[in-house]
Amino acid sequence: MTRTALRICPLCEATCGLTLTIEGARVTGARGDRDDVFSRGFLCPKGASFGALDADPDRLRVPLVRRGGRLREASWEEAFAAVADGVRPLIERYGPQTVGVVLGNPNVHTVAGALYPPLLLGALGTRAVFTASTLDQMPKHVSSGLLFGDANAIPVPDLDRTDHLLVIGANPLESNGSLCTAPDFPGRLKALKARGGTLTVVDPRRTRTARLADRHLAIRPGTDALLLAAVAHVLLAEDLADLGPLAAHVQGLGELRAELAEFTPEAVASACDLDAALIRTVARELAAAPTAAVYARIGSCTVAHGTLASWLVDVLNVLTGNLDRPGGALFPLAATAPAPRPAGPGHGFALGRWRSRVSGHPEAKGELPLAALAEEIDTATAEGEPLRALITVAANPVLSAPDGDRLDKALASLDFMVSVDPYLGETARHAHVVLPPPPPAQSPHHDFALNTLAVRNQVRYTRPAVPLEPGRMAESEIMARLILAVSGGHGTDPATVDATAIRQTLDRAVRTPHSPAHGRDPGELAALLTGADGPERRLDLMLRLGPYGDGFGARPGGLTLDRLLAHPHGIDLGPLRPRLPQPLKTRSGAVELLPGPIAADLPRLRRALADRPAGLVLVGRRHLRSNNSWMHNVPALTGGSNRCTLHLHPEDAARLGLRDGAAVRVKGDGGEVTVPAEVTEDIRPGVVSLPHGWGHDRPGTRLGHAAGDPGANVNQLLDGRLLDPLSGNAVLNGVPVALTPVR
Ligand SMILES: Nc1nc2c(c(=O)[nH]1)N[C@H]1C(S)=C(S)[C@@H](COP(=O)(O)OP(=O)(O)OC[C@H]3O[C@@H](n4cnc5c(=O)[nH]c(N)nc54)[C@H](O)[C@@H]3O)O[C@H]1N2
Ligand SMILES: Nc1nc2c(c(=O)[nH]1)N[C@H]1C(S)=C(S)[C@@H](COP(=O)(O)OP(=O)(O)OC[C@H]3O[C@@H](n4cnc5c(=O)[nH]c(N)nc54)[C@H](O)[C@@H]3O)O[C@H]1N2
Ligand code: SF4
Ligand SMILES: [Mo]
Repeated sequence: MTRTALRICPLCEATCGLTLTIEGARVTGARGDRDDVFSRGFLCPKGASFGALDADPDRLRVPLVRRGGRLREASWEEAFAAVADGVRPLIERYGPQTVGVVLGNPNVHTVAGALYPPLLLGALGTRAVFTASTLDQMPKHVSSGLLFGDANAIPVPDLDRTDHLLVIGANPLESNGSLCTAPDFPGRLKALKARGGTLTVVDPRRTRTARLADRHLAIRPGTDALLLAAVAHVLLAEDLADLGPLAAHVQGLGELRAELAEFTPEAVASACDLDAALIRTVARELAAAPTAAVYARIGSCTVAHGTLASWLVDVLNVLTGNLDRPGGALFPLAATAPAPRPAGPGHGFALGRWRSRVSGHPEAKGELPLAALAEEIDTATAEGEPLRALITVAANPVLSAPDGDRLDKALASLDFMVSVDPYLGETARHAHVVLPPPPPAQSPHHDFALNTLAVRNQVRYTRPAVPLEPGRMAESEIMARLILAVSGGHGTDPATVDATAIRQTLDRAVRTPHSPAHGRDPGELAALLTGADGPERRLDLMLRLGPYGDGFGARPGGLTLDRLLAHPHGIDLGPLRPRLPQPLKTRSGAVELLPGPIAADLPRLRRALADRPAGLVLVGRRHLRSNNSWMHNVPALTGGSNRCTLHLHPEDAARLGLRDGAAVRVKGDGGEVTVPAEVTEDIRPGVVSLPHGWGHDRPGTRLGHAAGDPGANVNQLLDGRLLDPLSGNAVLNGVPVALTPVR
């Protein structure tokens, strides 16, 4: 029998609503849900391949436990017993700081990834926490923390209403957007142009997004902070800055002016390899637009001045009066966000509260740089024990982080490792226990994280489209049992994990004056929660306590899980609205335009004015039919232009005697790879590009299709020492490489 079911797509940040066709327990088709309140029927080739991805025969069905050196299929009971036996003695002997946790990108795309990792970290009490954020957007968290006092207060461009969009180091036509959740990002850019708006793109490659732009600046990689500083300089020097009503909530403008004095367009032009007059034009256009938004992503974050560039993005939004106004960049308000506290000074944002053991990297947002994971395992110091055990959840740092070969060896030396992962990939192959979550069709979906970054406030929830196969365990239950196993509670009912989390949230809420639950009885409120299981009750709790919630009766008609379930295509909560000063949690209660750590990092940027790369530099790229390291195993999503080739400009190719298709050896500080050259005009001279997530040729993995066309791991070119110092983010773009033709 054929039926359909709704399912929000978990494959990228756009969160499109899908209508799945299901035969028996198998997904045989996927199309865009035209009634979805947010995505209105859009889907991309990845969403269309949902069924193939879901049914990938290489997905693990049962847990694996290492016995006698080999991973063997085991029961869930055996697997969790092995986790408890493996981790508990190490904690007791060496302490909790010797157990590391790595959280990867798919955690922002699952219910379990939102609800359980904080509890896991709490249960372990470890500071050895590493996430994909330090390969990605940590600079943006740090700049938001410093500017607004809240690392998660990230303004998003008001795509649907802006008159002018300045895009830096992002290629949403391939990536579908990031830190800006917008189903059909390409369509929204086309609509911007159709209503007479302008699009400027800054990217060393002529991407599909750049081709759509009115203006494309092919900047030299790694120099965006200089460009943005010069744009800010022009706004201030030419009296184009106009904060409007924002001025009441901003401090530090005078100091900023002084700090940016040196960064004239003429001073940065040659480092950026852009014309000074063009930089002035960009600034004047930004100021002249009725509304404008500056939006920057990977190319601005994964560079040596990532935090400064991220900070300057919002400085420009402030100086043009576009922060927090319709058409500018606004703070979304998600349905599961805590009830907004009254405006006023907060605790501010602290950096470097502790440091990594080996290199002394400062923590940011409670995390240490993932680029430093290998040394935390393989290097002994007087300061303390190296990591003995590791828990990875939805992470593949062997391919995603710098110097995978070193990390590979380090992982092999661990006393114990657990991976929660559906595949036996390059990282999970080292685990002693692999706990496989079910495929997405068998999992529920709600975008806890991405709704805080969405261009429109809305809320959607989809229950599993097909029931769990026999022998499967929901990822939420896997995580709850994992938490119990590492904290001495193996064998306890996993429902207690959710019940405890609910009780803790309610205990806090009833004591919080601005909470709708203030003064009520937590036990009574807990009994009112609905939902088929623990995670659903937790969702109900967050919705009811949240900004649109029913407040357990305090706001009749407000959101509850029941109400959401009655709206299977979601509930629209309206366009983004101005919210300042409420989101600010700085100590001053204002936007702090020139925070101390930023000012202290500006001399480094001043020195960069003189930098010129001696040779070629490398940047990355993404392909629409791919996603990081784990989607190369689906035949429908591979082949064609989705290949691991080195893009280089014809001038560079001619100089090096490289022909299209020829093998080329690429060498960086961390190692070398050999890949086919692809000669293209779509990249500026002096820059070459390799995609990441490839290198599927390690033994012991179970990724049959991917291994047939493994590609090479670009991150082997890095040695892990290049970091943005404020955020600990790895420098993945703008790194020097040398090429040699392979004869
Ligand atoms: N050179 C270079 N390197 C980069 C980047 C770059 O641009 N250039 N980009 C960086 C960025 S932005 C990111 S976010 C990181 C990503 O880095 P990671 O998060 O380490 O890598 P992913 O490839 O996203 O895959 C994570 C793992 O999650 C597993 N997985 C998939 N679905 C699920 C699920 O539902 N549950 C669980 N538990 N696991 C699941 C996959 O099998 C895979 O093993 O890579 C970074 N690395
Ligand atoms: N299809 C697909 N979609 C994805 C992913 C995927 O792997 N594939 N990954 C998801 C993830 S985890 C993320 S974080 C997002 C990322 O989303 P995006 O940031 O949009 O991703 P990219 O396509 O890598 O775009 C980065 C662009 O920055 C450019 N660039 C590199 N260095 C510099 C520089 O120094 N300056 C400037 N101005 N530009 C530079 C690159 O040429 C590239 O075009 O995409 C998400 N969506
Ligand atoms: S754009 Fe992203 S969310 Fe939408 S269908 Fe494609 S992969 Fe899924
Ligand atoms: Mo990412």
